[in-house]
Amino acid sequence: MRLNPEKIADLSPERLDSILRRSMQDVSEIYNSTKTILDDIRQRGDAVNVEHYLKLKGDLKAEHFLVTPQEIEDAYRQVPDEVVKHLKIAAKNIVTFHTAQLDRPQWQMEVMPGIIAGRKNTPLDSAGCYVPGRRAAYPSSVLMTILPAVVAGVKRVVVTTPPDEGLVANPYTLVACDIAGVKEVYKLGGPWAVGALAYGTDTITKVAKIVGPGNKYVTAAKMLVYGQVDIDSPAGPSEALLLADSTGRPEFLALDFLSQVEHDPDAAAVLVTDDPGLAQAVCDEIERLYPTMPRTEIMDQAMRYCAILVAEDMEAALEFTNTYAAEHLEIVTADPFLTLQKVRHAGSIFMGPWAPVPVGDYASGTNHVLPTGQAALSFSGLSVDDFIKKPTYQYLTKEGLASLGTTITTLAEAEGLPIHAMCIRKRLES
Ligand code: HSO
Ligand code: ZN
Repeated sequence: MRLNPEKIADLSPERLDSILRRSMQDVSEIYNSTKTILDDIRQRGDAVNVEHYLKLKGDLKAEHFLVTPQEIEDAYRQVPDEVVKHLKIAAKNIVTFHTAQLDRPQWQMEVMPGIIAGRKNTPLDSAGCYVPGRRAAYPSSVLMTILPAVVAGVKRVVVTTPPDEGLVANPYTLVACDIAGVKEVYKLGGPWAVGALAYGTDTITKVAKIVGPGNKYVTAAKMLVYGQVDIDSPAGPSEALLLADSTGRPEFLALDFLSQVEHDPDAAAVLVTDDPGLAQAVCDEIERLYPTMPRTEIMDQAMRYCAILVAEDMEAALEFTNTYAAEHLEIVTADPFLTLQKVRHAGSIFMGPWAPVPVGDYASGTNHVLPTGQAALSFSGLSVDDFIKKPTYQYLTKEGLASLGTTITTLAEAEGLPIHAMCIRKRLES
């Protein structure tokens, strides 16, 4: 594996564009086929899912999608005790950090004399967490999607996850669901899961919001049911931007770079630094390490989305950072807290030499379900806020209403809504 430093100032517009674009998917091309499945589920419910999964289990009935307590028990037998123990440690930190995100459950103020306005937090009644299967069946992601909902106060949290041959769910997924306290787990994947969660079927009650990463079919399905239910930010292949000055250590940065790329053939890693010597040293270290590394068949492909960039100075490096809007950003600079103040767009930020991305992937308590593909320009990662609605309210005294009477009646009449004005006048005359 040979990467070479490239100066940002010398990048062709095409090269810059391809680095910024990484593997961003346009899922709209699969909208039609996905919508056909969703429409079918809306009309025929369970029957569609049973037909689809007959290939995995012959005598399939809709009731079989729900994971039984026996299956959870069996799963614990397949997962090493050490893994269970450390999932619990991770869960504890995730709960601690997400509990701190809860803000005042209710507040109100006097906007003008006699005019009280307030806001009250209301958790969603239900949430559905999508957990991918096969290559991306990560028990850590199970904790990351369920626990913010639980901490937010959502009473019914449901999980769906694609089953394997024999309609069997991944045991690590099941154990993580149990640790997070979820009992309602359905062995359903792709648009079949999203359709069931969004529309409900005879055996699955619909939910208010669907969260969690998935492949492009899951993402397309989530976008198509948006409005019917809420969804989290669209998530694509994982990516990291490493922002370093001359204090960066090449032996750390090279591994951080490759740890990102091992995720997926579509994953992306980029280093940006003002130090050409560091850029060269990281390239050399990657080249030295590469033949000793596992998962090179994945990394070989992901390299097309990778780059080692040299900026004129740290200001230019920061400008690139804010344009790239990475899912994960490492800040490895002399004063990372100062650098942090200049970062506007990133999903989750990892500061200093001792906080590589895997820290947040697993155990520091921050969430790893994050906006990818420049979505960090508009979205945040998953948090308790995803599961809390905030209705507003007002209470007025008669004097309060009187003080706003003319404002309301004037605006109502200007908008051609005279009955709005009558509501006010009637009261003020009484
Ligand atoms: N980096 C991934 C999460 C993950 N890493 C799970 C390891 N396991 C997306 O944030
Ligand atoms: Zn990761």
